[in-house]
Amino acid sequence: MSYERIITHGDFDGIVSAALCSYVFGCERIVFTGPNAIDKTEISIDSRDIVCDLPYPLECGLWFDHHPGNLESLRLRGIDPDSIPGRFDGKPSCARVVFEYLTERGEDLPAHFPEAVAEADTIDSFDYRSVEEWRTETPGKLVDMSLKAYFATPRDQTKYLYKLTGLVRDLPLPSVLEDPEVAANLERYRVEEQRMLDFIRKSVSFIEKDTDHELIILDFTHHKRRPRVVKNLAYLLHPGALGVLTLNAIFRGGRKTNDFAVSMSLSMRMTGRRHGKDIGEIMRSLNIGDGHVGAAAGIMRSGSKDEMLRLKRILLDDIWKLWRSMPAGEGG
Ligand SMILES: [Mn+2]
Repeated sequence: MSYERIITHGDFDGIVSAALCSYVFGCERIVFTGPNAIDKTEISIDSRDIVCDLPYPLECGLWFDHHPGNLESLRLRGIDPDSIPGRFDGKPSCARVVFEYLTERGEDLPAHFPEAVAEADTIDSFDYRSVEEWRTETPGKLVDMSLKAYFATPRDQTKYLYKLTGLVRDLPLPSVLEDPEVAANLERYRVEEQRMLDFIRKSVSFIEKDTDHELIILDFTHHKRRPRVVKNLAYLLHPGALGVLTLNAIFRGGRKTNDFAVSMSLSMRMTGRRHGKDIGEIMRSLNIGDGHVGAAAGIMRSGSKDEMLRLKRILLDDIWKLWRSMPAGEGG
């Protein structure tokens, strides 16, 4: 069976998955996209295509994925996952699913792949137990940072993702980092990260009653555009915090509205620790959104700027009460 294209997610996991498929199936054409484009069927995909780390399209030649939500929607569509060529498995990364599929088929893979797959596992499942663990640089994390740099046009970004997939296919990650373009993008990202950190420093606040600074508040609602920030960087400023709450104005048709979005997540300090904090439950009890234990989001609607300011105060107060009612640790 020969395949014409690989359709993959434009993140580190998608790149390693595509690198594996490209090595074994000899595909040179690679399309990078996101889950929304597949759900909206913006790309036509057929039986000559391999799809990695994305929802199942209408049809394809091989499908590899690890997102439980995508398996669920397959069942809702009445499709038996076992009838699809390829593999679904709830592994930490799609790269792991592809790697196991290929090795079980007896494919002889170069020695640099296991390391790249192990890095994809950690990066894609955000498997860090502390801020230090998250910040400890590894070759995979540095490659991942290089692809998070800002690109002037989507075309520039696609070109870089394509080049990176070839490098990850042919070389061990430390050698990938020696490529001048990879090194330059990594440097660019580092500068942007420093800028984000300065921006976050100016935006951090805490709820008045939060004297221990447990919950970092990043209120971006007064900005004219949605800022590009990695909110986890806030933990570098407040490593003892247990969570981050972000408020963003909602834009429609490029215009700022009085509605705003709230998103919350737990610190990696809480990973693998027994506690009673449930962010999804907070959103559900306030009836504004949904999510998981570790991360959730909601939307608040308001008719005027005054109402928005009032709703914001009430919301933060309500969230604080619910947050405090959930234990931070065993006996805590
Ligand atoms: Mn993935």
